[in-house]
Amino acid sequence: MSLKRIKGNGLFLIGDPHIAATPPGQRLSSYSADILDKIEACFKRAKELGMVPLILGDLFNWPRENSNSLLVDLIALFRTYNPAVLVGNHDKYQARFTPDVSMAVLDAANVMHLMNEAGPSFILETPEGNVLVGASPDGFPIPKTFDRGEIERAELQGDSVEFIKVVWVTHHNVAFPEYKKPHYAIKEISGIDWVINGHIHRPGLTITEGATTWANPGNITRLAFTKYTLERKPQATIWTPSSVDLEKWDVPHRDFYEVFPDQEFPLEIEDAEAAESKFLQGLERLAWKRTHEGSGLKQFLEENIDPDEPESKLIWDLYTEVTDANR
Ligand SMILES: [Mn+2]
Repeated sequence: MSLKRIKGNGLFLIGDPHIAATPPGQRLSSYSADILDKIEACFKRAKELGMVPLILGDLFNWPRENSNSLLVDLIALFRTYNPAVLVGNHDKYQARFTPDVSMAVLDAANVMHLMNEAGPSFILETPEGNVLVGASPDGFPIPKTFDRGEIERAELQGDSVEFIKVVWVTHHNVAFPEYKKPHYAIKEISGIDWVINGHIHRPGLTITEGATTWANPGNITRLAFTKYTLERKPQATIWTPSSVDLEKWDVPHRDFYEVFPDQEFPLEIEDAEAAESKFLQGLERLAWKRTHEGSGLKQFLEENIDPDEPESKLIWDLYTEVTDANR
């Protein structure tokens, strides 16, 4: 094996950009340009700091439905900065990474370091020494243990005979506190110093178990129209070999109400459950829920349509027909 070597002072971590040509959810029409600007701002900052930019999965919101002009813009941007990019669940079509997905186009254009396979991905050559960066893309397990000695013997010679750190990037349902779909427990992984996770959009506390530190920096893109999104700042994060925790960097971003409609927040789930007639309340809100992709309508239907009723199939067929026709 001969791993790619990339020089840098550390990693500049960019969580789940979810770029799309069509705005997802409630986001307004400038979405694509807004996210491109954010990615570029991150790359520029990474360059100023001499860091390697690394996207933690879900570069795309939809794996294939991206315009050629968006791909051309991304290729031009990536060519200058050559980021490392982990494959997330949104980057794959029907759970597979094939030449058919948009990210495969960027890879074929040779403008990024694709992290599409599980295992050691590249050697980060820092002033302090060599760091091994490994990956578990979406769908691949996080290792239970890692034999760094084998890779050291194969890859390192001369003065440097060991990695000063091993960092593993993941895109998984890791059991950070308050995360509702935990699958992977946070525990020591022999041979791995850091696990840095994408996928969970809400930033989490960094947790150390034994010799392994787990971090969940959160995403840079505001997707959900909620009070929480209003309050939080989109942030990228920085890792260096001497990091005890990731350092946060505020990504330049527009005002919340420049990117979302200036309307009331939807009811919190608990409130909604207490309400007497969810269906009528929902109907009143349907105008608000009209979005490019019909996601508000989809949510409304899911909450209110009983799949056992005979008319349900007809309603879903209509929904599919209407939303697909809008693409
Ligand atoms: Mn995501």
